[in-house]
Amino acid sequence: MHTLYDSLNSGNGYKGRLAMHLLRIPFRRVQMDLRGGESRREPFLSKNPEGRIPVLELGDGTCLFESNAILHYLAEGTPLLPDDRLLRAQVLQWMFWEQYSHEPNIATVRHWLLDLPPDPSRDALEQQKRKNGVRALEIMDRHLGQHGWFAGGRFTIADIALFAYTHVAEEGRFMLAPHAHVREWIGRVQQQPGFVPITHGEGYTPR
Ligand SMILES: N[C@@H](CCC(=O)N[C@@H](CS)C(=O)NCC(=O)O)C(=O)O
Repeated sequence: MHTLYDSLNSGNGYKGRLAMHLLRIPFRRVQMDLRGGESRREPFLSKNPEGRIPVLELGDGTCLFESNAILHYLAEGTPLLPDDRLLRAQVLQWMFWEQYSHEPNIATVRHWLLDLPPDPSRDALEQQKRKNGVRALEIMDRHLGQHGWFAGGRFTIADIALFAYTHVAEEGRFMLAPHAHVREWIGRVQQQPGFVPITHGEGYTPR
């Protein structure tokens, strides 16, 4: 069985958690104490030298880090990842974009607001990240104004990767009200069979 080293409030952790629920892949969850630095010391550093969650530990002990690599591994051979070369590359295109243009802005500001004490020395950087985060939401909204999903004409791991921090963007005071297509898409993701919210802290055990 897979083990997901995770933290409940983490969108990056939620990506693999959600995918395994949607795909009905049995897994157990290990809640890490990130504030206590548990991910930054052994034995966890042997699982991910970067010292961050999520890590997916496979049944044979192999460890996989980086949330979007975990999604790609889980989705192989399932409807969440197209076989077609171009469509697959388009899925990856949005997942790389998420890590470069979306997550470092929207997730980072949310983390600062939720988890860290206020710090005026961060103000200028926060303003820059807010600008970049709003731009990312606008890019998503424009795409979703023309397409139901991010790639392949159907729900894929590109949608899971982008959903993770978009649906909680307001916790970082990024307003979703101006982005109607994004809000409708959030509703469509939440309708997927097997969907669990980010607050769902259980692994998946088949009945
Ligand atoms: N690019 C990585 C980012 C992982 C990441 O930033 N993890 C955060 C939680 S969302 C973490 O482990 N923070 C604890 C720390 O850095 O000590 C991914 O997508 O998995």
